[in-house]
Amino acid sequence: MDLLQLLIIGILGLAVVVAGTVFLARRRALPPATKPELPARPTAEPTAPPAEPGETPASELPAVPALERPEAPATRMARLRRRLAGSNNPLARGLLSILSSDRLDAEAWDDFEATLITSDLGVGPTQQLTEALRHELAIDGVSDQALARQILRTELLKLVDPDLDRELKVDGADGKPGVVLVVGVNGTGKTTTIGKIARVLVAENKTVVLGAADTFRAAAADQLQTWGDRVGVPTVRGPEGGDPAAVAYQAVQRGLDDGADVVVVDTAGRLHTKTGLMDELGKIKRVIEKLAPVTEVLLLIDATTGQNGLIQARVFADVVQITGIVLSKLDGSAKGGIVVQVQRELGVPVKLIGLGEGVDDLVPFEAEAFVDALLSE
Ligand SMILES: Nc1nc2c(ncn2[C@@H]2O[C@H](COP(=O)(O)OP(=O)(O)OP(=O)(O)O)[C@@H](O)[C@H]2O)c(=O)[nH]1
Ligand SMILES: [Mg+2]
Repeated sequence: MDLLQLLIIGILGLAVVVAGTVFLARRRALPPATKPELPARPTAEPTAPPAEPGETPASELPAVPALERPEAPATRMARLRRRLAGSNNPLARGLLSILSSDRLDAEAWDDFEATLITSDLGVGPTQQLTEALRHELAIDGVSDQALARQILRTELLKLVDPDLDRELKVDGADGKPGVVLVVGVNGTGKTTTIGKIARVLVAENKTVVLGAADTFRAAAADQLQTWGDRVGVPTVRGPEGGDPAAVAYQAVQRGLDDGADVVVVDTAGRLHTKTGLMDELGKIKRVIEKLAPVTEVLLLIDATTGQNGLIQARVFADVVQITGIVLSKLDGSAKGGIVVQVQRELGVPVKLIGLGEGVDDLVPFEAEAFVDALLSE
């Protein structure tokens, strides 16, 4: 083999190597000639076996019923939010309308005011809110939705007043039980609310006595006793048509004898226009206080009655010194604005709100949660 032959073999060999490398490189650059890959299945999630024909898939089977236990506060608040949220509530809709207005002209503000007044917010609070918003939004406008919403929240919160003491006063002094007296017109939810309160107190390991000072109907005492029996709390009751003040006195005496923590006294629903019945309420309180101070007088107001609730509140406040308001039936057609009015008028905080007929449908009132519920979409 001469030098020329060697050179040709060398060149051919080099060409083969170069061609091979180029071919492999190009193959790598091309997309794989395989089928598209399936999206990866997360391995942590167990996969249920496919349902047999005629069988209900596991995901659709009803959950095993849980044992009864008081509902967590967070879930109750979620319910409040749902019930008061923008689309479900005229007050909330009215409030949010100002955020979606293209132009904040006089007509837009008039509409805003009208909606708030018809939502039980009252003339004074409505004007205060409108003036504050007109002033603030005149500077920034509603072009920045988040900021406008923040301003609305701040002004609304001022009206609802987050600084009021809303704690239920259930602690007695000097070894005596705390005494809670519950008053209000017919059917506002007094007995039901007492049942719910008893449940909460028992859950807090407090010992409770109930007093059925509604002696108008035997059924009223039965209703209260049923609530008490459920949570193992005794109910002191008197003869039908008997003196309600006497029953209230006996209930507090029983609380003292038993060393109970709290005595809760139910009263008959009474129209604020019936002077005799209103006087009787004053007497009940005075008689109780021969034994122990009344630590809390709760006035029940049905939130769906709007302005009438306010008129009732004034009259009750004249007869017994109201220390807290329970706004019931905020789950119904109530607009909620009454919270602001009634607090202003009486200078007494709303302490609890009723959100339904269920045993756990009573929630401590919180200004922030209330405002946020109204402003949630
Ligand atoms: N939807 C709803 N219903 C409620 C609420 N609170 C009470 N109720 C219902 O209102 C009705 C009257 O409640 P009661 O507790 O008997 O009212 P009351 O004030 O004791 O009534 P009288 O003793 O007759 O004056 C009952 O059907 C309750 O279930 C609430 O927050 N929401
Ligand atoms: Mg009752």
